[in-house]
Amino acid sequence: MSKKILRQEAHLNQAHASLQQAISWYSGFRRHGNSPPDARLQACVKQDLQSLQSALDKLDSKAIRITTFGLVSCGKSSLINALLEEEVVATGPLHGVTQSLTILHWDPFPDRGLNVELIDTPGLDEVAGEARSTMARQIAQKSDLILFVVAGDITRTEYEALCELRSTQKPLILVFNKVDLYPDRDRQQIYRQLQQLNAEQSMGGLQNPIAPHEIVMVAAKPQPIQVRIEASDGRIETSWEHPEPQIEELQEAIAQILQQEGKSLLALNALVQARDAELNIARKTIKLRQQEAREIIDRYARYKAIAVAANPIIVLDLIGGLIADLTLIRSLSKLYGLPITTYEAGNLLRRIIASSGGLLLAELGSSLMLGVGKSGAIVTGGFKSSGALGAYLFTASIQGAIAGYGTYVIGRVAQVYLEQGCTWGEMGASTLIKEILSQVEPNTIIYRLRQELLRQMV
Ligand SMILES: Nc1nc2c(ncn2[C@@H]2O[C@H](COP(=O)(O)OP(=O)(O)O)[C@@H](O)[C@H]2O)c(=O)[nH]1
Ligand SMILES: [Mg+2]
Repeated sequence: MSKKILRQEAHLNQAHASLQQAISWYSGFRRHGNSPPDARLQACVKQDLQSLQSALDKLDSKAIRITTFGLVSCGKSSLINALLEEEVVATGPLHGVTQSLTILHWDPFPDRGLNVELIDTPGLDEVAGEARSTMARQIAQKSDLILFVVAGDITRTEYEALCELRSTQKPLILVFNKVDLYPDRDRQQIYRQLQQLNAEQSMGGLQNPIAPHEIVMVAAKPQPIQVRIEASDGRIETSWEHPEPQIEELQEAIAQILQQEGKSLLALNALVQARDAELNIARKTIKLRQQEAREIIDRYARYKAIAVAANPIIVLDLIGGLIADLTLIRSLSKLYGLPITTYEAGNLLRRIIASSGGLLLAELGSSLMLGVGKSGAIVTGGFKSSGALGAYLFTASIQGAIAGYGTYVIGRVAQVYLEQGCTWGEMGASTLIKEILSQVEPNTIIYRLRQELLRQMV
């Protein structure tokens, strides 16, 4: 087996392991401390758990989902029939022949170990504005490859839908259908216009340019041609001949994508779906536990303020404060039941130190300056004079207050980190997405989507 194939298999296996780990964590171990799983929380994340499961099921069936999008009558259904080499779905000149989503199994490359599902959709213009973009987005999120079908010049509705779909970061092929209707010159001109779509600043501009080889020209169901046959007795008979579809360019483009990156795409899409579900779970959990979390943070802030204020030794009060912060992070992660290891808690603390450097400096500065003041007060006065005691209490209380405030900030940052960090562990969805993106070949679709996908990562 070639290195590329092995790598794709590895991506599938890693995604499988990651999803299984997430499912077992969230469905089995979601306990509140040592108490049994929380029914209210279970109910509120049910949909996200289902999404995790469906991502795993799709991954296991190795089903690549190819979806057609386009206006009514642009030839989406005809295109699917042409790919299947069979009249499976109804087509026609009337508006709205296809009323609902239709899923069809296609087995173009049995030896590749992939199943392909072709999805036929109703026309984009059959659904009104807001609902259209929601529908397009939802369907696209479940797809691995989008075939955006146009039958000539692109309209505003089509352009808007294209931008919307492009923003889902799914691989897309722009299919220019019905080329049999255009003389060669017009066809080339439309093709050039489609290529220039990216530059259409007045229409908002496409987020992610469409590369020339992502545009293919086809005739899914060329117009019948009238043929006149002169019989031997001289009578002229007319009949209609149906030319063969011209879809080789598209077949090649699909074959190339599936071979080169089909399995990696499957893995990536499953991981993106899993990551979104896990982030939802984390967000909901944190919201549900808000009150308890606030109490924990309050308690730690008080402990820390008192511990730091009362401790006369500089290094010890710093260490004590750090331990208090670490324990706070552990307590919060336990409260939420989100996966975080001691190692990650340490990482989090390091990140907090780096990101709230100013605050830490204040803590450190106050420890050094006021701590010296505190120790100094003991050394010089030993609390004998009321002035020395006053100085001690004054510096100690300021230092304690700063340290306590630090704990508030850390508590808040920890919540954000726990919400986002749950997908960053070993075998976590975000970790693997990043890894797959760093390994793809430069001439692939994933490679071109890489920048955008990375930008979305938290
Ligand atoms: N001339 C020509 N007509 C086509 C082609 N593809 C589809 N059509 C016709 O366009 C009409 C709409 O096709 P259909 O597949 O139902 O479009 P859909 O609404 O996008 O699914 C039908 O009458 C088809 O025969 C093509 O490549 N060339
Ligand atoms: Mg149709």
